[in-house]
Amino acid sequence: MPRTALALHVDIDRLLGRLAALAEIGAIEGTEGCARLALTDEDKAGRDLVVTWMRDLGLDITIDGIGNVIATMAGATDGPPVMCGSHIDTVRTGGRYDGNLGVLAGLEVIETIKGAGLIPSRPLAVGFFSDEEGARFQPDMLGSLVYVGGMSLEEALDIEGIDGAVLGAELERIGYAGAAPVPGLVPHAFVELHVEQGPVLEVEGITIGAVEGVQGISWQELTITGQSNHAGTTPMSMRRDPAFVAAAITTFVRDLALEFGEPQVATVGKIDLAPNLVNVVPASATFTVDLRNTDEALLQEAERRLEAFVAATVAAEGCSVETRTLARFEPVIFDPSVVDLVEQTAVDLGHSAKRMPSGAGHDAQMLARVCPTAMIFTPSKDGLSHNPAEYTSPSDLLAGADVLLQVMWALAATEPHDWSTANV
Ligand code: HGY
Ligand code: MN
Ligand code: MN
Repeated sequence: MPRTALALHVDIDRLLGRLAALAEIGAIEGTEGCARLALTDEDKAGRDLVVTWMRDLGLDITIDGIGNVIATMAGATDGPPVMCGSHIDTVRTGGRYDGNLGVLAGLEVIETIKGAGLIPSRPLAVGFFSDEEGARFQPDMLGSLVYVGGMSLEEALDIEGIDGAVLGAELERIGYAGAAPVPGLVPHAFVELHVEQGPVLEVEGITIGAVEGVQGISWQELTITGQSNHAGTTPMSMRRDPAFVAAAITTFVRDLALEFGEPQVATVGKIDLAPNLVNVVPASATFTVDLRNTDEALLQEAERRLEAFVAATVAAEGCSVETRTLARFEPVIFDPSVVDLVEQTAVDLGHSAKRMPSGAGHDAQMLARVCPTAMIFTPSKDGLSHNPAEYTSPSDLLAGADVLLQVMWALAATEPHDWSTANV
């Protein structure tokens, strides 16, 4: 497969300018970051800006029933496009590169090819998928999950967010309840450029990650119910304290991850006490547990260990528990031939490259269910992400976008091939 057939480079200043302009929307004061929770007014404003850039490029734009936006450049032949993309929704402490890089670099790749007067063998497309973060509406990667038929549109539209909003109503409110059908068009191939969001590339001094897959994700919400009581008069022996149970579980999952060793991780990221007052032993504690591992059997073992600990701790404290699954995705393997192409392209362009798994979830893990898919990582300074101080250097951004350019061009020239169906 020709790997560096194009004597072209993206325009890094144009890419940096768009990243900065998009980061202005929902900007977090005093930082380089931005907050655009899915389907909020900020997300709408970000969408409108990116759609304007897509329209200015003369691309054919489709918006589907879950609000995914796909913009396509015609090729010498019709048929499924080589697609790239990611997301532009963020967490509340978002950086300007998480997701946004994959979308704006894809736009930059298409603009570079159009600017050179070239016609790709196949159509090229760049998209952004709704609600990748899953921070407001769970699960994460929701838009791409619906795009590949992993969840019905009806089920997705009914999802209630952490703020009580209903997904379908928010989609209508921001004007992105599109007419294009889901599941969406199956691409010829899919490539996602994304910042690593971890420390590996920076520590090892590597410029490009050729991502081989994504680790398994287990999100659950636990509601522990005890008895609200007076903080001053209630003897410790009489308490049924859900906050104590939540704290014990928080400590347990951390110890469990340390016992399992890398790559196992565990996070209690969200906790709400009721009535959440200084002088009241809480009535209830509602919190989330995020467990991840590249090995499905180990992830299931971690879930079993947690379930047993929760049952014992809840019983000992005289409380009760309700558990709700927010997201559960098994580990995903990307198409080896596309991973090879990413790695070889990086090397041919003179960059150091490393094959590696992804610790974070990505839309690519959903597209991998339907077409040959892989990802390109660029280093994250200090391994930081989901933090407004998230940073990747212009030279690394240029390297990643140039690899994306060459990989998309090469994939446009490939014939459909038998590919791993491990993820269906
Ligand atoms: O949670 C994740 O890994 C991604 O940021 N949605
Ligand atoms: Mn992301
Ligand atoms: Mn993220």
